[in-house]
Amino acid sequence: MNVPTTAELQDLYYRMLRIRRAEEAIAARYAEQHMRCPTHLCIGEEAIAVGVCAHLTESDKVFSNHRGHGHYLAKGGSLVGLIAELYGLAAGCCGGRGGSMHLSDLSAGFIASTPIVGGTVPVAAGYAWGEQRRNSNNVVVVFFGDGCFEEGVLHETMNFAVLKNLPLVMVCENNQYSVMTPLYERQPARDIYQIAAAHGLQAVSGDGNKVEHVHALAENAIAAARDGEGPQFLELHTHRWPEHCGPNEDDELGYRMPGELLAWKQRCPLLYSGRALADAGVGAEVLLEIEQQVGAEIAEAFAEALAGPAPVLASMERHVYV
Ligand SMILES: Cc1ncc(C[n+]2csc(CCOP(=O)(O)OP(=O)(O)O)c2C)c(N)n1
Ligand SMILES: [Mg+2]
Repeated sequence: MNVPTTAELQDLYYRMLRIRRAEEAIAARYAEQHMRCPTHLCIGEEAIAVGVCAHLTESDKVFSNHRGHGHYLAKGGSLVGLIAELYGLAAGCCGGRGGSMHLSDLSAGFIASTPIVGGTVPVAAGYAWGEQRRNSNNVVVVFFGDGCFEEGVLHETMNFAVLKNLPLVMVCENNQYSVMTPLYERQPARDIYQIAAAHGLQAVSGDGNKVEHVHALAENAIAAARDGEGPQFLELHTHRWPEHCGPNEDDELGYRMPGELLAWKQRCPLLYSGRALADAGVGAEVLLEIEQQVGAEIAEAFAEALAGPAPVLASMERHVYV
C-alpha cells in the first residue's frame, strides 16, 4: 500500500473542498427557486467519493445514486454541466432534463446516477460484465447507501458479481440513515460488510471521514478488482449533515440522537484532512490559496452556467422514448 505523498494529500483536500463549497453554493441559492429539482447534498461525506475516485483512470466507470454530486465531481464530471443541470439549462450534463438526481458525464466515465434506490446497482454489474468480456482492464465502481443495502436487487447483484468474478467495486456509504430512519430500526445488529463477505465478495469496513483511510482501502479494492480477484465491497462509515433532501439542516426534527450531528461535525473530513496537511508541514497560507482557487472556480462555474440558454422548445421530444 502506498502512503499518499504530501502533494497527493493536498490534492485530496482540494477535491473534497471543491465538493463542499459547490454544495454550499447550491444550498445558498436553492431558495431562489430557480433550481427546480429535489437535491440531496453530501456535505459531511466528501472523503468517500474523493478517496475512492482518486484511484480510478479516466476509462474506469462510476455509477451513483440520488446523493451523487460528490461522486460526479470526484470522477471528473464537468462542474458547469452539474450547475447548469440543476438549473434545467441546455448546457446541463443531461441537457437540463434530469436535474440533480440524473447526472451523467460519459467523457469522464461517470455513467449515471438515478433516484431509484438500488436502480444503478445491477446496471453497474452489467457494465462490469461488459468490461470483463471486452478484456478492457477497466474497473466499475458503484456508490450506494446503507438504505440501499436493504434492496433485494443489491443481493442479487452481489450473487451475480461473485458468480462472474466481475471487476466491480461496491461502495456502501453507511451514514446510518435511510431518510429519517436509523439503521438499528431497519436491520439486525450486524455489520453490513459481513453480509457482503457472506455473498463471497472481498469486503472490508472503515472510517469514511478520513480521506487517507478511504484512499488506502480503495487502493487495495480497486487493484484487486482490476487484477481479476473479483468483486470488492467497501463499507465506509460517515454521516450527512444537511436534511435528507433539500438545502437546510433538520436536526430539530429529533430523529438523530442528541449530540449526534455535532459529534459528526467534529469528525469533519476537511478538518481531519487539514490537520493531516498541517502535520505534514503544509502551511495555513497554502490551504487559504486552495480555498481561494476553489471559490473562484465555483463562482466562474455558476456564472458560465447561468449565462447559457434554456433548452429550446423544439428539442422537447429529444431523448423521449415512448
Ligand atoms: C426503490 C426506492 N424506494 C424508496 C425510495 C425513496 N428514497 C429515496 S432516498 C431513500 C433513502 C436511501 O437511503 P440510503 O440508501 O442509505 O442513502 P442516503 O440517502 O442515506 O445517502 C429512500 C427510501 C426511492 N427513491 N426508491
Ligand atoms: Mg443512508
